[in-house]
Amino acid sequence: MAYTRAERLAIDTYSKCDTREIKYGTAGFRSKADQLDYIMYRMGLLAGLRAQDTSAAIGVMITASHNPEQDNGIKLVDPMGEMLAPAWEAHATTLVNAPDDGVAGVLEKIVSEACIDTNKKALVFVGRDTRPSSNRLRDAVIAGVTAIGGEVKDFGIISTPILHYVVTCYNDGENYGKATVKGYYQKIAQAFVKLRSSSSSHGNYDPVILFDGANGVGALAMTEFLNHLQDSLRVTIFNKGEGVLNHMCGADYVKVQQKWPEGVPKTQNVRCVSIDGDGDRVIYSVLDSEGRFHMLDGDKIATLVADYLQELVKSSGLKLKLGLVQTAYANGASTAYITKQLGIPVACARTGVKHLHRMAQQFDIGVYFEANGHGTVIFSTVAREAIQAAAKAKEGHAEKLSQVLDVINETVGDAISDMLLVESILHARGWSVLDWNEAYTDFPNRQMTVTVADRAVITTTDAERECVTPEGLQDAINKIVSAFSKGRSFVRPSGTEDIVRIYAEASTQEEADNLAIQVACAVYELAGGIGDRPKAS
Ligand code: G16
Repeated sequence: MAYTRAERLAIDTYSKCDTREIKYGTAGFRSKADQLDYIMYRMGLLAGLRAQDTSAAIGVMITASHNPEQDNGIKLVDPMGEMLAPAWEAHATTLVNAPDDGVAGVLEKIVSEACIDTNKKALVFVGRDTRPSSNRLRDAVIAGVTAIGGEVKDFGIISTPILHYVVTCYNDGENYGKATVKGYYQKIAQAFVKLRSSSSSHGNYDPVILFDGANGVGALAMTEFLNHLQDSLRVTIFNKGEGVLNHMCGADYVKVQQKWPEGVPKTQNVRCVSIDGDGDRVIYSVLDSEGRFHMLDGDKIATLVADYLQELVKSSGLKLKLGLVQTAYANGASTAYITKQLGIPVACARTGVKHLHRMAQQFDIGVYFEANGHGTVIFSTVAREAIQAAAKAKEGHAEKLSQVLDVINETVGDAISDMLLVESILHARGWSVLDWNEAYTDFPNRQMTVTVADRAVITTTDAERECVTPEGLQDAINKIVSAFSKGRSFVRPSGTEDIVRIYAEASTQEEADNLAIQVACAVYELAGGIGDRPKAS
């Protein structure tokens, strides 16, 4: 197929407005929304080719998730809900960096390299978040898909996990569930209600939740879920869209700032569930009777879930290998607790759920969570079949395990499905959120960011725990860390924002703050910092 028409449109309507080299990042391409039209158009072209390549529907999600409202971005979803395959990330990068009059050439090269039959149908499922720019960018994606003769099914405003879910269900012949938005809500909500009614323990459990919707699409999803959850939970939704997306609220704000979200009443002893801008991350927090803030992040969720699943697996007499995947951001106390107290193996992956998901596939039951609240649980076919057989034979708690499996959205991290999983476990254990928090105490930690002229100068190894370049930076970090008791720190370039992230852990909060600032200053000096020198906030 000649791609003359596709190239014509690239030149006339969606011309390239950026000369910088751009890379497919942690979760696709992200930038200021007004610089993205040509990228969206080209990703529409690429999604169409990927659909022909896999003979399956491909998902395109228009969102910049936790980023500020003026940003936007695009995530591509492969046939079984996975993130785009690495070889195609490379194609995406080549296509986005080609000059306007080089678009046809790159498309032909991809077709030839991947041996694509271009006569095949190209079906692309498109979803978008609530950002004002998402509507316009959706049109650019559609223009790309249709320019190569593909077909689009536009799901409108939906959360990222719903898009992953419908893509998976459609491609597996609705084995996993019905490939509709309604089917998604029904499957997960029904499983939750059923699980709840079969569990008797209440103890300190209280079904009251303050829900922080981050002023994004997740607030809409939670509103819809409430129509299906009967009276099992008492959820009040805040930050429904009346304020600015992700601004001083939402999962990223609560996690990084370690603060209660704005817009949510400061009611003591009632848990707050914060999600991010596209509904794939979740963080719990609570103010105790003294008004002290406690945060329960992805590490706390992972340990709660892994511990409970392990218990159900053992009591069902199943021989399944359960493991947990974290990143370097995991609090050291969580890793020690998982390995020493729970006796569960832990693997460390690079940042990005795509890396964690792949690593979790080495286990029969792979629990993976980033500390920022992004994660899920995946079950191998062997595990799924064994659980279902044991449930039929009514072995131990296998029936419960099989119900838990249906509450989980295995296709990707899903804030609300994760919340329902946590709620199921707390209910079964008869725990309050403060009971859950007592499992272990986080080491004091601090995250900071530094802006540098070119964040690509920082490269890392060992699951991002060590810097390779610029020369001397890792030595400087080692020297700074050595002066702190129980100090740990690493730096890495963000793959979603134009910043470098700094993580620091130490034995007191003051020391963790101090360590973070010193390491941030080293980055500023050795990696070409711009703007103000890092200082205490
Ligand atoms: C995305 C990824 C996450 C990652 C986060 C931050 O989340 O899906 O896996 O942890 O970006 O990545 P980075 O540190 O490279 O900026 P989201 O929720 O923004 O899509």
